[in-house]
Amino acid sequence: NPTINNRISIIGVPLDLGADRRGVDMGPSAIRYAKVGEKLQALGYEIDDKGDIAANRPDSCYVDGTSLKYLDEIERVNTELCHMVAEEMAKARFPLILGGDHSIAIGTISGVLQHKKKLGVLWFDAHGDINTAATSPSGNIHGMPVAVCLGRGHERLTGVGGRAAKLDPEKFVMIGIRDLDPGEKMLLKELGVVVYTMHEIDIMGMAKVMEEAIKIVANGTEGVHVSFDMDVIDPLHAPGVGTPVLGGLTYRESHLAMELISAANIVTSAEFVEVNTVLDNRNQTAKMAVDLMGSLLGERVL
Ligand code: B3U
Ligand code: MN
Ligand code: MN
Repeated sequence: NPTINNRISIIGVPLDLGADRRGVDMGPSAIRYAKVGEKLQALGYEIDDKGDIAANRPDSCYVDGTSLKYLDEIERVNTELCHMVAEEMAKARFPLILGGDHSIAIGTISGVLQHKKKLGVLWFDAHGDINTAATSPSGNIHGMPVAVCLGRGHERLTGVGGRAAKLDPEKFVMIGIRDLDPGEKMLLKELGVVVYTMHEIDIMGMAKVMEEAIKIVANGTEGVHVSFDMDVIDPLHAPGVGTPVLGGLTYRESHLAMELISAANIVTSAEFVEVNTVLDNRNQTAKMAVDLMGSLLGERVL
């Protein structure tokens, strides 16, 4: 596989301050318990698990207002993550980030952008995550990372990794979306982000959706980042997420998407986020995340 070298660095980010509910802080542990290292080693990768970035708990943090909850700590953790991701990529290693709530995409993507200025992103999510403080109904920063990575939002978040390093909205594709706030719909249209909602997946089928999506993010870029929010999958198969939304990807659709990305040889970094162990059923969602990582990184039946 030319774009994925055979060396992967795992970074856990046990941050839950971007979400409303506790539980995603245990995501990295749950994913490791579901044998992520063993799975990837069996696929032939050399694994360096960098451990977790220390993140404070809500009880020990100051809540600054309601429009951007836990801004201080989220900025700090993401800045550290950005540096770690950039450092692993400098060693020509593939960063695989375990969340944590989706606000960690701010750090991951800004770290990747230090090495790949022209980056495509495939964003799998039930939600748009493209709120700003002005449009967010909750003040939860995990609903804002897409806006931040496209240069919109609070300067302390857009400043992570440097204000110049931002994504091109034309190289950003969303898949599986089924819950958008009014302000998110406006910003998505304004920026021209391509969105494959569940409606398009139903009509076109996942194979066609991925064929188009891969073309968009791969053409004219130096690499592609996969940001995978486990709530894109139907709650039937992934109950352990903070904000489940009915009508998500089936088990088979989600694996097919990962297999098609793998076959296209385009992915250069990935993150799997929002595994909520408190709400999970015997670690089912963490296990699902590990299986999807396998499909993304080359696992095949035959
Ligand atoms: N759009 C809502 C809800 C939400 C976003 N991301 C998740 N939930 N996981 C918000 O709060 O921004
Ligand atoms: Mn998300
Ligand atoms: Mn989501």
